[in-house]
Amino acid sequence: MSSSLPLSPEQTARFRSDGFLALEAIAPAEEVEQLRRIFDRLFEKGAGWKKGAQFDLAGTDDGKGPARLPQILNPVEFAPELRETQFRANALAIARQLLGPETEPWFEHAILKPPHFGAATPWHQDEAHRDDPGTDYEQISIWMPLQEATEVNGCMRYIAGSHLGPVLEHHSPNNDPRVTALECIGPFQPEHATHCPLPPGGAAIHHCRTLHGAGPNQSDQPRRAYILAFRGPTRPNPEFRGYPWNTEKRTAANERRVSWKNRGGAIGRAARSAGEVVRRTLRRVGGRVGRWLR
Ligand SMILES: O=C(O)CCC(=O)C(=O)O
Repeated sequence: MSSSLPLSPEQTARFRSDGFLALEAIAPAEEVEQLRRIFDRLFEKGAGWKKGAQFDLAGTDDGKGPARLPQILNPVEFAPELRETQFRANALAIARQLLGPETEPWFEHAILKPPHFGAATPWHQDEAHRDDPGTDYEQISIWMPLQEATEVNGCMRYIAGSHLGPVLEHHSPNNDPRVTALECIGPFQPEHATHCPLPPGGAAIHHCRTLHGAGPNQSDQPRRAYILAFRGPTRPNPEFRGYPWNTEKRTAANERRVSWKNRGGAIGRAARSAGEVVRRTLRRVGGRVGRWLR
Protein backbone atom coordinates (compact mmCIF):
# COMPACT_ATOMS: atom_id res chain seq x y z
CA MET A 1 0.00 0.00 0.00
CA SER A 2 1.47 3.40 -0.90
CA SER A 3 1.06 6.55 1.17
CA SER A 4 -0.77 9.66 0.01
CA LEU A 5 0.14 11.79 2.96
CA PRO A 6 3.41 13.70 3.07
CA LEU A 7 3.63 16.40 5.75
CA SER A 8 3.88 20.02 4.60
CA PRO A 9 7.03 22.02 5.46
CA GLU A 10 4.91 23.97 8.03
CA GLN A 11 3.78 20.74 9.72
CA THR A 12 7.34 19.41 9.84
CA ALA A 13 8.57 22.71 11.34
CA ARG A 14 5.77 22.61 13.96
CA PHE A 15 6.71 19.04 14.93
CA ARG A 16 10.34 20.07 15.32
CA SER A 17 9.53 23.04 17.56
CA ASP A 18 6.66 21.55 19.65
CA GLY A 19 7.63 17.85 19.71
CA PHE A 20 4.11 16.83 18.66
CA LEU A 21 1.71 17.37 15.79
CA ALA A 22 -2.01 16.67 15.30
CA LEU A 23 -3.41 15.47 11.97
CA GLU A 24 -7.09 15.44 11.06
CA ALA A 25 -6.84 12.20 9.06
CA ILE A 26 -4.32 9.40 8.63
CA ALA A 27 -6.64 6.47 7.79
CA PRO A 28 -9.96 6.11 5.94
CA ALA A 29 -13.21 5.82 7.95
CA GLU A 30 -14.00 2.26 6.82
CA GLU A 31 -10.55 1.10 7.95
CA VAL A 32 -11.02 2.71 11.37
CA GLU A 33 -14.34 0.90 11.75
CA GLN A 34 -12.70 -2.41 10.86
CA LEU A 35 -9.87 -1.73 13.35
CA ARG A 36 -12.42 -1.03 16.08
CA ARG A 37 -13.94 -4.47 15.55
CA ILE A 38 -10.50 -6.13 15.57
CA PHE A 39 -9.50 -4.32 18.79
CA ASP A 40 -12.72 -5.27 20.58
CA ARG A 41 -12.21 -8.91 19.60
CA LEU A 42 -8.57 -8.97 20.75
CA PHE A 43 -9.30 -7.37 24.12
CA GLU A 44 -12.41 -9.50 24.70
CA LYS A 45 -10.56 -12.77 24.13
CA GLY A 46 -7.53 -11.69 26.18
CA ALA A 47 -5.15 -12.00 23.20
CA GLY A 48 -1.52 -12.21 24.32
CA TRP A 49 -2.31 -12.43 28.05
CA LYS A 50 -0.54 -15.75 28.62
CA LYS A 51 2.66 -14.60 26.95
CA GLY A 52 2.63 -11.25 28.77
CA ALA A 53 1.76 -9.19 25.69
CA GLN A 54 -1.57 -8.07 27.20
CA PHE A 55 -1.54 -6.44 30.64
CA ASP A 56 -2.89 -3.59 32.71
CA LEU A 57 -0.59 -0.62 32.13
CA ALA A 58 -1.90 1.17 35.23
CA GLY A 59 -2.38 -1.79 37.59
CA THR A 60 -0.74 -4.91 38.97
CA ASP A 61 -2.62 -7.61 37.00
CA ASP A 62 -3.57 -9.23 40.32
CA GLY A 63 -6.96 -10.36 38.99
CA LYS A 64 -8.77 -8.47 41.78
CA GLY A 65 -10.81 -6.38 39.35
CA PRO A 66 -11.02 -5.44 35.70
CA ALA A 67 -7.92 -3.83 34.14
CA ARG A 68 -8.14 -0.02 34.20
CA LEU A 69 -5.73 0.54 31.31
CA PRO A 70 -5.49 -2.66 29.25
CA GLN A 71 -2.82 -2.71 26.59
CA ILE A 72 -1.67 -5.24 23.96
CA LEU A 73 1.93 -5.08 22.77
CA ASN A 74 2.37 -5.79 19.06
CA PRO A 75 -1.30 -6.64 18.36
CA VAL A 76 -0.31 -7.48 14.76
CA GLU A 77 1.00 -10.78 16.12
CA PHE A 78 -2.57 -11.73 17.06
CA ALA A 79 -4.36 -10.16 14.07
CA PRO A 80 -2.11 -10.36 10.96
CA GLU A 81 -4.66 -8.34 8.95
CA LEU A 82 -3.32 -5.28 10.83
CA ARG A 83 -0.28 -5.49 8.56
CA GLU A 84 -2.28 -4.37 5.53
CA THR A 85 -3.60 -0.98 6.60
CA GLN A 86 -3.40 2.47 5.05
CA PHE A 87 -2.61 3.70 8.58
CA ARG A 88 0.60 1.65 8.61
CA ALA A 89 1.68 2.85 5.14
CA ASN A 90 0.93 6.50 5.91
CA ALA A 91 2.56 6.37 9.33
CA LEU A 92 5.79 4.85 7.94
CA ALA A 93 5.97 7.55 5.24
CA ILE A 94 5.53 10.28 7.87
CA ALA A 95 8.10 8.69 10.19
CA ARG A 96 10.65 8.57 7.35
CA GLN A 97 9.93 12.19 6.52
CA LEU A 98 10.62 13.17 10.13
CA LEU A 99 13.49 10.84 11.10
CA GLY A 100 15.09 9.99 7.74
CA PRO A 101 14.80 7.28 5.04
CA GLU A 102 16.41 4.54 7.17
CA THR A 103 13.63 4.76 9.76
CA GLU A 104 11.96 1.42 10.49
CA PRO A 105 8.85 0.24 12.35
CA TRP A 106 9.94 -0.40 15.96
CA PHE A 107 6.93 -1.74 17.87
CA GLU A 108 3.22 -1.10 18.17
CA HIS A 109 0.56 -1.17 20.83
CA ALA A 110 -3.18 -1.13 21.30
CA ILE A 111 -4.78 0.59 24.29
CA LEU A 112 -8.38 0.31 25.39
CA LYS A 113 -9.45 2.73 28.12
CA PRO A 114 -12.70 1.26 29.51
CA PRO A 115 -15.75 3.54 29.94
CA HIS A 116 -16.18 5.25 33.36
CA PHE A 117 -13.22 3.63 35.12
CA GLY A 118 -10.46 3.80 32.45
CA ALA A 119 -7.44 5.24 34.30
CA ALA A 120 -5.46 8.34 33.37
CA THR A 121 -2.22 7.64 31.52
CA PRO A 122 0.50 9.13 33.75
CA TRP A 123 2.72 11.93 32.43
CA HIS A 124 5.87 10.41 30.95
CA GLN A 125 8.46 10.52 28.19
CA ASP A 126 8.58 7.37 26.03
CA GLU A 127 12.37 7.43 26.13
CA ALA A 128 12.21 6.78 29.89
CA HIS A 129 10.98 3.23 29.06
CA ARG A 130 14.13 2.59 27.05
CA ASP A 131 16.05 -0.47 28.19
CA ASP A 132 18.76 -0.99 25.55
CA PRO A 133 22.01 0.31 27.04
CA GLY A 134 24.79 1.39 24.72
CA THR A 135 22.63 2.70 21.87
CA ASP A 136 20.99 5.94 20.95
CA TYR A 137 18.29 6.74 18.41
CA GLU A 138 15.33 9.00 17.86
CA GLN A 139 11.89 7.48 18.08
CA ILE A 140 8.43 8.75 17.27
CA SER A 141 4.96 7.42 18.01
CA ILE A 142 1.92 7.89 15.81
CA TRP A 143 -1.22 7.63 17.95
CA MET A 144 -4.55 7.08 16.18
CA PRO A 145 -7.90 7.08 18.02
CA LEU A 146 -10.50 4.60 16.74
CA GLN A 147 -13.37 6.85 17.87
CA GLU A 148 -13.40 10.53 18.65
CA ALA A 149 -10.79 11.42 21.31
CA THR A 150 -11.96 14.20 23.62
CA GLU A 151 -11.03 15.68 26.99
CA VAL A 152 -13.88 13.60 28.46
CA ASN A 153 -12.66 10.20 27.23
CA GLY A 154 -8.92 10.86 27.61
CA CYS A 155 -7.39 12.49 24.53
CA MET A 156 -3.62 12.94 24.46
CA ARG A 157 -2.03 15.97 26.15
CA TYR A 158 1.46 17.31 25.59
CA ILE A 159 4.00 19.74 27.00
CA ALA A 160 5.19 21.68 23.95
CA GLY A 161 8.98 21.93 23.59
CA SER A 162 9.71 19.31 26.28
CA HIS A 163 11.44 17.09 23.65
CA LEU A 164 14.25 19.65 23.52
CA GLY A 165 15.25 18.92 27.14
CA PRO A 166 16.69 15.80 28.83
CA VAL A 167 14.90 12.66 29.99
CA LEU A 168 13.51 13.71 33.38
CA GLU A 169 13.29 11.54 36.47
CA HIS A 170 10.51 8.90 36.45
CA HIS A 171 9.18 6.37 38.92
CA SER A 172 6.54 3.64 39.06
CA PRO A 173 3.11 5.14 39.93
CA ASN A 174 2.63 5.02 43.75
CA ASN A 175 6.24 3.73 43.84
CA ASP A 176 4.83 0.28 43.08
CA PRO A 177 7.32 -1.60 40.83
CA ARG A 178 4.57 -4.12 39.91
CA VAL A 179 2.95 -1.43 37.71
CA THR A 180 4.24 -1.29 34.11
CA ALA A 181 3.53 2.42 33.55
CA LEU A 182 6.07 5.12 34.38
CA GLU A 183 5.28 8.54 35.78
CA CYS A 184 7.46 11.60 35.36
CA ILE A 185 8.42 13.23 38.67
CA GLY A 186 10.97 15.62 37.17
CA PRO A 187 10.24 19.34 37.05
CA PHE A 188 7.52 20.28 34.55
CA GLN A 189 4.26 22.20 34.54
CA PRO A 190 1.23 20.05 33.66
CA GLU A 191 -0.94 23.19 33.71
CA HIS A 192 0.86 24.21 30.49
CA ALA A 193 -0.38 21.12 28.65
CA THR A 194 -1.89 21.29 25.18
CA HIS A 195 -4.87 18.93 24.80
CA CYS A 196 -5.16 17.18 21.48
CA PRO A 197 -8.78 16.23 20.70
CA LEU A 198 -9.06 14.28 17.42
CA PRO A 199 -11.68 12.75 15.14
CA PRO A 200 -11.64 8.96 14.61
CA GLY A 201 -8.78 8.15 12.22
CA GLY A 202 -6.93 11.38 13.05
CA ALA A 203 -3.42 11.19 14.52
CA ALA A 204 -1.19 12.70 17.17
CA ILE A 205 2.51 12.30 16.42
CA HIS A 206 5.01 12.69 19.25
CA HIS A 207 8.77 12.53 19.76
CA CYS A 208 10.19 10.08 22.33
CA ARG A 209 11.25 12.93 24.63
CA THR A 210 7.95 14.83 24.49
CA LEU A 211 6.21 14.77 27.88
CA HIS A 212 2.72 13.42 27.42
CA GLY A 213 -0.18 11.74 29.16
CA ALA A 214 -3.94 11.37 28.81
CA GLY A 215 -6.89 11.87 31.14
CA PRO A 216 -9.23 9.11 32.45
CA ASN A 217 -12.15 7.89 30.37
CA GLN A 218 -15.25 9.50 31.89
CA SER A 219 -17.46 8.70 28.92
CA ASP A 220 -19.90 5.82 28.30
CA GLN A 221 -17.81 4.26 25.52
CA PRO A 222 -14.35 2.65 25.40
CA ARG A 223 -11.51 4.89 24.22
CA ARG A 224 -9.38 2.86 21.86
CA ALA A 225 -6.03 3.95 20.40
CA TYR A 226 -3.66 2.25 17.97
CA ILE A 227 -0.06 3.40 18.29
CA LEU A 228 2.79 2.70 15.86
CA ALA A 229 6.32 3.50 17.04
CA PHE A 230 9.24 4.04 14.65
CA ARG A 231 12.98 4.09 15.22
CA GLY A 232 15.44 6.27 13.30
CA PRO A 233 19.08 5.28 12.60
CA THR A 234 20.95 3.97 15.67
CA ARG A 235 24.37 5.09 16.90
CA PRO A 236 26.54 3.79 19.73
CA ASN A 237 26.15 5.57 23.05
CA PRO A 238 28.37 3.83 25.65
CA GLU A 239 27.35 6.42 28.25
CA PHE A 240 23.76 5.21 28.28
CA ARG A 241 23.59 2.40 30.84
CA GLY A 242 19.81 2.22 31.32
CA TYR A 243 17.49 3.91 33.83
CA PRO A 244 17.18 2.83 37.49
CA TRP A 245 13.35 3.03 37.42
CA ASN A 246 13.32 0.21 34.82
CA THR A 247 15.69 -2.12 36.68
CA GLU A 248 13.37 -1.90 39.71
CA LYS A 249 10.31 -3.17 37.80
CA ARG A 250 8.73 -6.45 38.94
CA THR A 251 5.63 -6.80 36.78
CA ALA A 252 3.32 -9.81 36.49
CA ALA A 253 3.42 -9.35 32.69
CA ASN A 254 7.16 -9.86 32.73
CA GLU A 255 6.80 -13.03 34.82
CA ARG A 256 4.27 -14.32 32.26
CA ARG A 257 6.74 -13.46 29.45
CA VAL A 258 9.51 -15.46 31.13
CA SER A 259 7.32 -18.53 31.76
CA TRP A 260 6.00 -18.36 28.19
CA LYS A 261 9.57 -18.35 26.81
CA ASN A 262 10.49 -21.31 29.01
CA ARG A 263 7.35 -23.37 28.38
CA GLY A 264 8.07 -27.06 27.78
CA GLY A 265 11.48 -26.73 29.48
CA ALA A 266 14.71 -27.42 27.58
CA ILE A 267 12.95 -29.60 24.96
CA GLY A 268 10.32 -26.91 24.27
CA ARG A 269 13.02 -24.22 23.91
CA ALA A 270 15.11 -26.39 21.55
CA ALA A 271 12.06 -27.24 19.39
CA ARG A 272 11.12 -23.53 19.12
CA SER A 273 14.62 -22.42 18.15
CA ALA A 274 14.84 -25.21 15.53
CA GLY A 275 11.46 -24.06 14.18
CA GLU A 276 12.78 -20.49 13.99
CA VAL A 277 15.87 -21.62 11.99
CA VAL A 278 13.59 -23.50 9.55
CA ARG A 279 11.26 -20.49 9.19
CA ARG A 280 14.21 -18.11 8.58
CA THR A 281 15.72 -20.47 5.97
CA LEU A 282 12.38 -20.83 4.18
CA ARG A 283 11.96 -17.03 4.12
CA ARG A 284 15.50 -16.61 2.68
CA VAL A 285 15.05 -19.34 0.06
CA GLY A 286 11.56 -18.02 -0.79
CA GLY A 287 13.01 -14.52 -1.29
CA ARG A 288 15.73 -15.88 -3.64
CA VAL A 289 13.24 -17.91 -5.68
CA GLY A 290 11.01 -14.82 -5.91
CA ARG A 291 13.95 -12.75 -7.22
CA TRP A 292 14.89 -15.42 -9.82
CA LEU A 293 11.31 -15.52 -11.08
CA ARG A 294 11.09 -11.73 -11.48
O1 LIG B 1 -3.27 6.21 24.85
C1 LIG B 1 -2.82 6.61 25.92
O2 LIG B 1 -3.55 6.86 26.88
C2 LIG B 1 -1.34 6.84 26.09
C3 LIG B 1 -0.49 6.53 24.90
C4 LIG B 1 0.95 6.83 25.09
O3 LIG B 1 1.40 7.19 26.16
C5 LIG B 1 1.87 6.71 23.96
O4 LIG B 1 1.43 6.40 22.86
O5 LIG B 1 3.09 6.94 24.15
